[in-house]
Amino acid sequence: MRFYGLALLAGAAVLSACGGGEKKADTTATEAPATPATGAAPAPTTGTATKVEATGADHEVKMVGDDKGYRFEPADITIKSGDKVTFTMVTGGPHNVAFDPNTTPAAGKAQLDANMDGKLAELSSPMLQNPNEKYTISFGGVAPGQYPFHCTPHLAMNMKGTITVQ
Ligand SMILES: [Cu+2]
Repeated sequence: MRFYGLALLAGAAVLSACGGGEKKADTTATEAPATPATGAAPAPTTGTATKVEATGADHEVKMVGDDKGYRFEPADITIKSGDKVTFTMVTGGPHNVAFDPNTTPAAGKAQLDANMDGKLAELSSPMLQNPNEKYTISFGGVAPGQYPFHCTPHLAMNMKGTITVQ
């Protein structure tokens, strides 16, 4: 449970497509797309949700790596559904923002995945390499709940946080 790389994240995306999971009552959000994919191959996704732009406040989280360690500042934040969170690369990159599909609330998973631009994998942002690079995630339409996240390259160094959506 504690060790997951990109390969495992991709594997989880495949598994979730098979309908596995502890919830008996599947909602349509987690079903396979009803229409065949067209043209360009989309990034891996958990469902058929489309991006919902944020309409609320912007919350800044810094991504820091220095002699005190690797961390998000602040690591734990509370926002409202419809807000957005902007991650800013400060030092010690590359950093990213990844939500573990296994710990992401089922009710908000497909929407959150749809709201993330340029994903490397399901629920996983691109790498931010340079100081002041930013990555914004809209929580538009994302269901309330606790969304733990981590930095993939620095997961073992405990670079983690939690976004609580109210
Ligand atoms: Cu990092």
